[in-house]
Amino acid sequence: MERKWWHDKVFYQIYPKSFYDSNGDGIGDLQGIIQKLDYLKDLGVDVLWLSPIYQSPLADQGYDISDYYAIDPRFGTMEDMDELIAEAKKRGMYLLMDLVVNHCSDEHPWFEAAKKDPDGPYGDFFYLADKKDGRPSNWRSCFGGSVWDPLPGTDKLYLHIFHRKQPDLNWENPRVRREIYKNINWWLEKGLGGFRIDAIINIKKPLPFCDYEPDRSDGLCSVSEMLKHAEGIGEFLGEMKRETFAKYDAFTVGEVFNIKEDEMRDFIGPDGYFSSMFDFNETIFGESPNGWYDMKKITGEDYKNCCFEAQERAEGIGFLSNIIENHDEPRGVSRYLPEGEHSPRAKKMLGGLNFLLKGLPFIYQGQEIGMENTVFSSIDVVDDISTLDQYQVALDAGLSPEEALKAVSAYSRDNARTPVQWDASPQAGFTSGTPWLSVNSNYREINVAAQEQDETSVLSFYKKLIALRKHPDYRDTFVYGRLIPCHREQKHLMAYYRKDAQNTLLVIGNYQNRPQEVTLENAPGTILLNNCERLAADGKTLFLEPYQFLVMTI
Ligand code: TEU
Ligand code: CA
Repeated sequence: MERKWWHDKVFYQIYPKSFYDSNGDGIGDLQGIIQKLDYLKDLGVDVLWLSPIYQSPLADQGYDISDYYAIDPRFGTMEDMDELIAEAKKRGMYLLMDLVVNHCSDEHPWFEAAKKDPDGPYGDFFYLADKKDGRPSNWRSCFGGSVWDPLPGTDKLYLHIFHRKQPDLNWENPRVRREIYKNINWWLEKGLGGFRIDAIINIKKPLPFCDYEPDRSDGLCSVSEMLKHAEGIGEFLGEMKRETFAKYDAFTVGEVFNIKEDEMRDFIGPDGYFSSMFDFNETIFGESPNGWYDMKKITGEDYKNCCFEAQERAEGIGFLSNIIENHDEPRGVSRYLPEGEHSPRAKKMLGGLNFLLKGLPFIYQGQEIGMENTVFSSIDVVDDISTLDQYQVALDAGLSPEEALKAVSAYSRDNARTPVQWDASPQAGFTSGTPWLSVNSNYREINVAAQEQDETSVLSFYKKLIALRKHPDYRDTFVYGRLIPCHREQKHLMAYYRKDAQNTLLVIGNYQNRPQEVTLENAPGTILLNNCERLAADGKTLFLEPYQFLVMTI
């Protein structure tokens, strides 16, 4: 396999609005990120992915861009951005921007021009239809309601897969594609390492538009239905790669849901459209067409099986990007560990099991200190548009307001968006002002400053984990070695080998709050990492403590 510069890197996602506020306006910003670069370097991360910081009305927190060439003043200036790129480079780190090109903002000049003259050239930048013919399809927007809405001041409708303030760009139009490629290259010229690519699977629509079988009483169907019928996305993605990323040897990771059975190689194989794509197999587990209130809770066994299934699918093809959380998901420790069992030891086990899977390890801000889901006192304190929609869906299905709040709280995107807990001072040291979203009330117990002083903290564990993954003796095994699941039938145990010609490493976690015995195939060699003080063993038999996690040679 041809080696790439990004194969052995450790990735970290920053959600700028909630990372660190440098000027007291309650909103995290670029100068805030610059101030924390040494913290990130010390943690051991190499590549930073920034959620969107472009000019935006922030209807969907920046995933609605009104100028692809400008920084939103709330985050800073283009000078700040150039400074951030330079400061990262000084430390040997790379920056990824978020590429949001399935849609733009309804405040983008292209959309303004389309409203003024829907039959002119900019009308063709979007998907428009004549109002008099009715809605061309019965698809439900990801944030609720029809994907079709009236184009203000005209006799047309326009399409939006996401919020009505996020009109879809018409990728069938070569002019649109040229504009997008021009922008990507402009950013790459600035010295970016690459991009995380938002919602990219949605750019190809099956045309002409048509209805599919409704899946709820609103008569609409999920967008995932139209994706099953869409053919030919590869032409767009291949062209984009040739015209942009390939010329710069840029790294790209796609936010790709719903690919078809046999498409993995096209997406992330050696000549794939992207360098990598996220493994969302755990994230989508238990999803229901009815909405969040009807999701099935994931257990440790399910988690294990989801990880291993994804690994099998990618084996011999390419590099998945592994996560336990991101800005669209609840906190991984709250989701993948049973309620009431969120001890630092259990958090380390979950982090360790995910981090050493084959693929690219991603950490989401705050994960390294074990940040947890927040508590919403009422629906009024929720900011996330997706949660607000899902709350309404739950009410419509007959849940009481209390039940609906409880149901959507578990999956709310705001869980991951509360400010990073830097220290025990007011507002968790995130801002000297009033944060745009309340800090989690547990910040006095869970914060960076306290954990930096504590050798046994979750943060210290993540540092050791990263250092282990980069250790010259083991790095190649973790990066290129095979992943072989073992003891798979043993319940509440997740274990796998990472194996190459040099090493066989065993990664093992007792995924429960009780002790467990396991008899290995070979006696343990050197213990490389342990989230407990000791290891009780007798020959090949290990007596694991609750949530004990180990990495060892074997
Ligand atoms: O997410 C897109 C995405 O496909 C899902 O997370 C989506 O919410 C789900 O499929 C709904 O059915 C990306 C961004 O990560 C997210 O923050 C944005 O809100 C969204 O795109 C729109 O840009
Ligand atoms: Ca600020």
